[in-house]
Amino acid sequence: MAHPEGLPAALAAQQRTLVMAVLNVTPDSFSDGGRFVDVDVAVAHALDQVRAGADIVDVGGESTRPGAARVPVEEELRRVLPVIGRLARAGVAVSIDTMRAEVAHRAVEAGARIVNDVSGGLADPQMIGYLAGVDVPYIAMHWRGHSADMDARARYADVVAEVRGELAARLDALEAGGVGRRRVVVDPGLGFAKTGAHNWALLGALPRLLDLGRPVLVGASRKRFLGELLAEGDVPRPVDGRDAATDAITALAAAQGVWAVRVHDVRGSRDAIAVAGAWSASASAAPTRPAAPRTPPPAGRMEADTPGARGGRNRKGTGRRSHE
Ligand code: PMM
Repeated sequence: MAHPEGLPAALAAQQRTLVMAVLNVTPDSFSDGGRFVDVDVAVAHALDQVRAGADIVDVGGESTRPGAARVPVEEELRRVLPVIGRLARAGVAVSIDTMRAEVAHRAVEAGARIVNDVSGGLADPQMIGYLAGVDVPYIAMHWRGHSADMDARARYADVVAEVRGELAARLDALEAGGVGRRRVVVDPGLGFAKTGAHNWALLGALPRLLDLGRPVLVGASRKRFLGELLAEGDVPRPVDGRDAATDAITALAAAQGVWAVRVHDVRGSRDAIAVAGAWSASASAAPTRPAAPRTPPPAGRMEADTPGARGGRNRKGTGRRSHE
């Protein structure tokens, strides 16, 4: 597993896909909004997530659900800093989910070890300059604009090529600004200026994102496209019924070698990663089948006894299998 530079040593030693637990200290995020506005409740939930196997806790103070309005920077700081301070003192690896350089800066001062920016440095012109002066890993997500109107930007001729190209452009801009690409993780930004079909196209093309040469993070957890996939009639599956589908995505993404998944239900994703790891290990350890001997069968033995001929010819002698 290739990790970004600057990752805490305990995480960099892991040879599996990492689990980043979502902790939104917002009143209005789509899945956990309003549940963790109280600092004690938020910290207790994060510690539960760590006990369940979270490697990183991603603390966010601004909702990015489609249509959401921005919150003032003072409010974002008020929400996230006390939680980050308490978690960092408890030894938890925290990432700060923010588009603002000032919030990233104050969060890192409070003990955050990773900056997760859903705008990939596009929302705040100060972000790259700030990052150039510190050595924390940076998650650059694909983004085309703020939540208020991002659905209108979901227009692509070739979503995979365009997202890949726009992420590559962010890597170049970061490097030009003094943020070496070895520190950067890329993320396709599922649901951000993307329809369900766009999200599936990106998941189906993960190898093309991985070949940007950077670790990839996938954030599919409980998102709307899973609700649509599992809809009954016109009614999307409610948010609290999307974890099994999230776990399936984790397993498939882990099997392809993604660096981390960002999820609400940590235990399910850790289990999925364990399954993917065991599966890949046994697939790579399995001996390849020796070629069947080309010698003719001994006299008196039916041709249909040889493994490749089971089912044999049908009675009419057409050579077609009976179940075809
Ligand atoms: N999704 C959300 C918020 N932050 N960060 C990254 N890197 N990738 C994502 O896909 C992502 C994110 C929105 O989901 P939430 O409301 O559950 O936090």
